[in-house]
Amino acid sequence: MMDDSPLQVLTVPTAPYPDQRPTTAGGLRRKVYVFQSRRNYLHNFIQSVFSSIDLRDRQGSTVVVGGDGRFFNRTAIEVIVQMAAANGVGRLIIGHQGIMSTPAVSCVIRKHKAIGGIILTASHNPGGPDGDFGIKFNTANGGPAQEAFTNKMFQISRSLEEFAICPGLRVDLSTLGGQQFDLENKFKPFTVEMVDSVESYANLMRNIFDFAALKELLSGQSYKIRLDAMHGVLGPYVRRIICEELGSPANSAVNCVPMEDFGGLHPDPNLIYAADLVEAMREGPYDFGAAFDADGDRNMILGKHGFLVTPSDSVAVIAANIFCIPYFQQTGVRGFARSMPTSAALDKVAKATKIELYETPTGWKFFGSLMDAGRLSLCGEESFGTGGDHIRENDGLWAVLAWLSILATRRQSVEDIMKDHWLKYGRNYYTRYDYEDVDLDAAFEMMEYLENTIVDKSFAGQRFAVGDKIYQVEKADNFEYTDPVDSTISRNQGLRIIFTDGSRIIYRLSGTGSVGATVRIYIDSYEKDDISQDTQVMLAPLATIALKISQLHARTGRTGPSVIT
Ligand code: VG1
Ligand code: CO
Repeated sequence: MMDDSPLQVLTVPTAPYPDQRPTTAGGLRRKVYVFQSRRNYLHNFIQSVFSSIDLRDRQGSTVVVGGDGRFFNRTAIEVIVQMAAANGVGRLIIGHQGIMSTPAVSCVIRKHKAIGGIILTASHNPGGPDGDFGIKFNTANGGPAQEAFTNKMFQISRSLEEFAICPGLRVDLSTLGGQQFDLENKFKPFTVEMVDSVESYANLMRNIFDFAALKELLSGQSYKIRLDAMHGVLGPYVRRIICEELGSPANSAVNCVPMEDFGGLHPDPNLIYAADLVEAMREGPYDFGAAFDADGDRNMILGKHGFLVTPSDSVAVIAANIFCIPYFQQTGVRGFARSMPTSAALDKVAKATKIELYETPTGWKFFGSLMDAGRLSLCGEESFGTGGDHIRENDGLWAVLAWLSILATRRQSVEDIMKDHWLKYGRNYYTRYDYEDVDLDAAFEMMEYLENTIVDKSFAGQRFAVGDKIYQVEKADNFEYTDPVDSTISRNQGLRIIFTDGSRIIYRLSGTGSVGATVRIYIDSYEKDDISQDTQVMLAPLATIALKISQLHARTGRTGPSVIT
């Protein structure tokens, strides 16, 4: 227990690291051993976060801390608590056992008017001693820090000379409630509140959806669902909301115990890494299935027999059925948005409903700015992220509740809802190729070569033929975005080739990997009437063209993608 003398605040000298540039999602992702073996690597990053917040805003402020429970989560939280106290933060709100999903952190930041939140996660990347660890900072609106902020963090991290810490401060992560600490030279005690991670979030969901209607769907014997939390953070949320509150039987939720290594699983909800769920859906009696990533912001939606709803289609279907969700009946629909590489399925719904459509760069932070300005209600990314303006993050369980609301209203199967949608709007066939762990220099050189090739004047108008398919280039560029709210310009957001029929090939380097480079190729092709083909067969000609133009295989020494989604 604490003795009565105030805790000491120390300033500790440190040496800066050159490589703490935040990622697409506003954080730092590295192999666990990097955090363990490099002296003060974590401390430096956390100090850069706090130093980027104006001292007047920081003094006495509230900060939220959560994480997906992966290996190193606890160690990191102990350091963060000690450093928050030493940096003038007045109160920390921490999820019980240090665990809280990314959407819940966003919700709690907003609810308690915190100046921000620190989330300990590497999202969908594997965990455990040999896996990845990550830290990201969300600002007062509840969303990932904007570029101006992360640039400041990076600047500070490169010249950091010292950090502040309260080494004697020990917090108990297992006991709910408040804990107070007296610090030397501080007038007010420093407070830590250990909160139930699920409660605030569950409350928010109750106000968005019609829980009575959902309960009727889920508590009956006839409708069967299977939700897979992949041993990430969402298990307790699924159990509490879907099983206890909405009455779905306990066995409809699997892998619901958060684990430090996710039980050896790769907590990424797609057909490859959620193979168990896909298998169970194919053979089992389930009408609806979903999986989530480690920190609970991503979702994959499946129908009976494993019918996949692609994330790009998912957001379009929710948009087309948006008034099945009571929240939107109240707020109205202000706008739709998708990231640039996401398929244009949402655009068709926006056009038909005459609702504004925004095309943003990859990463959730760009949606937040539009939501804060009251211009955006619903958005999504092809990378299994879907969400509304109730928070400033993508929200896996919200997406599931949105789909269940549509299913409860329409009483059709997932597959029939999807097919009706394609009949009405046409279909955007869509695929993504990921080349992981590519040599860094080779990847950058390939992108440079590609950019030089496609921005050349002679490129527009060129025709590419594969079999009997001919595609003509309409335009090609390096995507640039001007934020319609504050006019901030974001350049270099992906190379796009757009063909005359509207088909698109997009190339991007990932900003969330932890080793080497990940090259992503996205292919999107629209068919008005031909809606029942196999995606990979349909897109094979464009894939061939994508590889030919980029010379990707020759330039990286690879023979095929690591993952196709
Ligand atoms: C990826 C996805 C992007 C997503 C980001 C964070 O980024 O492509 O759509 O916003 O991950 O998702 P990148 O730069 O690797 O392509 V999450 O679930 O890590 O918060
Ligand atoms: Co995530």
